[in-house]
Amino acid sequence: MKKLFLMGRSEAGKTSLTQALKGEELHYVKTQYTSSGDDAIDTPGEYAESKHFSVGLACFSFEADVVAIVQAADEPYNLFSPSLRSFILRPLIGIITKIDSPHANIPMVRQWLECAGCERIFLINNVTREGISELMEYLEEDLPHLTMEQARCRQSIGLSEWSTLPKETDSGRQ
Ligand SMILES: Nc1nc2c(ncn2[C@@H]2O[C@H](COP(=O)(O)OP(=O)(O)O)[C@@H](O)[C@H]2O)c(=O)[nH]1
Ligand SMILES: [Mg+2]
Repeated sequence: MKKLFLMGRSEAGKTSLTQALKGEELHYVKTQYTSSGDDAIDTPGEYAESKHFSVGLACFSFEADVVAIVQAADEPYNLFSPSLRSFILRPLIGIITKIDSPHANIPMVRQWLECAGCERIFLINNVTREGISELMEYLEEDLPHLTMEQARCRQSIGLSEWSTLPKETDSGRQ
């Protein structure tokens, strides 16, 4: 199971997502600290909203296997800069929540997440649990464990540790 790190503004639906992933009924809890006990690391929205705290997000991300930007489908503006995946040394995915909102603009939010460099984007309704099984399926698949040599080999050809090797380098160089 991949450990999931959630970042996004307040009210994006991060805590609800952790509840939906655990199969719990949604219940409002104000997130006042970063909690890392479960398979998901939930963070307060204020971390994404404030320049002073945002560095904390980068630090916590190192405890996770995959980093997710969570954005509600009806968010009016975007907090995350283009290509931000370049300073996150983990796979970056996007999670669009509140796809049921009457004000949802999924193509716009998808574009923000693609610009940030998300390699996959999941569409979720935390209330009905629509999309949760697709996300679970992705999380259940563990990332391969690499030796230092295998990691160095990927770095030497400009690949991230989690990307698949091109065919010709598959044998021999691993
Ligand atoms: N309609 C709808 N409401 C949601 C969804 N996800 C979360 N919410 C509601 O949005 C509010 C903020 O959610 P919360 O999980 O606390 O956001 P957080 O600040 O990112 O942790 C709560 O009232 C949730 O019930 C969703 O997918 N659809
Ligand atoms: Mg929260």
